[in-house]
Amino acid sequence: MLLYGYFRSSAAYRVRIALNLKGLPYDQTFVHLAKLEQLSDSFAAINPQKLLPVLVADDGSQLTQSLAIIEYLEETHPAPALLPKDPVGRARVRALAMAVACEIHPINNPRVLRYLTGTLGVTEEQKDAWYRHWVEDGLQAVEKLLVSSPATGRFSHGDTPTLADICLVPQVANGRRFKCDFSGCPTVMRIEAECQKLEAFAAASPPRQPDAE
Ligand SMILES: N[C@@H](CCC(=O)N[C@@H](CS)C(=O)NCC(=O)O)C(=O)O
Repeated sequence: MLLYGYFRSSAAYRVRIALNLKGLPYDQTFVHLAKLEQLSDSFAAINPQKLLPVLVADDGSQLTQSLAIIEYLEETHPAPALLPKDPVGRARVRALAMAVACEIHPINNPRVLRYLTGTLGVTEEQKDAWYRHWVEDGLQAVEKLLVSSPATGRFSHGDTPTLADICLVPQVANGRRFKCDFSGCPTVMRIEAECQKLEAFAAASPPRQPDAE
């Protein structure tokens, strides 16, 4: 398999973690987001959304959207499972994943931040305040979801890593870059630290990617 990624892309980071947890070998090709390579005609021909990641599957299919890619990996390589077996547990894990991937991440990704500063004339300080507000607000909501459920264990759901952790860890990493205040999220931070003890997570981290700067 071939992953189109970028060391700082948190959506690509999710897929790297999933591939590592499942022990699947993959090659990477890099699209430099800060240099706007994702806007090139050649990349737009691969993903018209001009977003990372893209996974080229073993049969040559080009898959987009990190959650869809991870569900594809789950269906084609079921072990180790990244979703629990019971429907309620699966719904909970997907909800936690979406709390990050659908509510926090989309309003903070580079194209939104570029629009704020470039088109709307927002200052760098205001842009950073926007970023921090939505990450802190979103992760505090995740914190409440985690604290209020007996299903939370060593990880977000039970004692093995799931899709929820796969989304959480890259979001925390991104938040650190923008100096977010995580003091309202002790459980999120505990789980993030627990995940980092696993090589599958650590090896997927931005500084360990070949294109890291
Ligand atoms: N929902 C998408 C989000 C993809 C996304 O926002 N990717 C970012 C990097 S994390 C990107 O490529 N941004 C390009 C840009 O903002 O110009 C997914 O989960 O794959």
